[in-house]
Amino acid sequence: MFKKILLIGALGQIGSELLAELRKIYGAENVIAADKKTNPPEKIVNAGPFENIDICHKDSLVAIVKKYNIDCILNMAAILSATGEQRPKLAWNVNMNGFINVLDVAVEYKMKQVLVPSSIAVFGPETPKNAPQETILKPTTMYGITKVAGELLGNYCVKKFGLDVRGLRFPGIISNETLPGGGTTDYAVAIYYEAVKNKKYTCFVKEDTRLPMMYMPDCLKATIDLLQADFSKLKHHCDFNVGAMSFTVKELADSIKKHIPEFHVTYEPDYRQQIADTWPDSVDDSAARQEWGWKPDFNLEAMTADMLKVIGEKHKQGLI
Ligand code: VAH
Repeated sequence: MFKKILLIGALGQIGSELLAELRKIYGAENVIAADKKTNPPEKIVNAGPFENIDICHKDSLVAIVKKYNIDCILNMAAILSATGEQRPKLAWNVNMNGFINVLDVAVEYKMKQVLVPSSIAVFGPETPKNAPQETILKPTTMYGITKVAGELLGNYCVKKFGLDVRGLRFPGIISNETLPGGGTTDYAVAIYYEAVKNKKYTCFVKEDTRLPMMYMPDCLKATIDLLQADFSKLKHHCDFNVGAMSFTVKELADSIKKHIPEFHVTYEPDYRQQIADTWPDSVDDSAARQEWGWKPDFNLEAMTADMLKVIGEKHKQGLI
């Protein structure tokens, strides 16, 4: 088992909550948080080691690996789909050149494990609407292209160097701790905040847009379950489909209205509609269920109740 974990992208939507979970399991001093942002919140800095890093500069990565004797790297750093379409070269640089640096260092310094998320963004218009585990991967976004290439590179390192690299294709992730940034699925987070604060929301995709989604507690469970899975039992490595729910914006709004009856949504689709239209409605995650026991806990109703409770509390305290 690994002794010192480096979590890159520790201030992001998933990274910030994954950091807390990993530190509960492995001990705060054994999980080094790293991020490009230079202004980590007090609670992150006070809870354990934090380092500023730019994964596009390999030296900064090597310095941290050596300083802490890292033997496991989780790389959550990425430019997501919407920002990636505005700044494709930046997305390539961070998602590809950054990841290549992580893989290089992992081989050179003999990491016990590397984990890097992939995404349903690897799928494209030719992929069946219930995306199989093995299927056509012809994404039309730069983000999706980098995630397909990342999966192939990670699987290559497993075969070529015997490196233990793992990854899972996250759907849209919904959470109430750290706001997401630059994603096409960000509407599914913003809608809850706007419902609590203003009782109305203008959505940037159409009401019948159906996408695979997952609540953060299940995202953390999937990540840690895969991290701790027995490598010898894995037939797949960097490209596990993981599913939990699939709903339209209308179904999401209706679940909120059960708690806030006066809530109202208007629709003004923008460029992100074209991205969402290329993604599947749902995924077949039987490989993850068979190979490492994946099973989600939250459905739409349970997620909505919890989201509105937590965000409602923050609003009462004037935190949002
Ligand atoms: C995005 N939240 O919207 C990310 C995710 C399923 C998409 O990877 O780009």
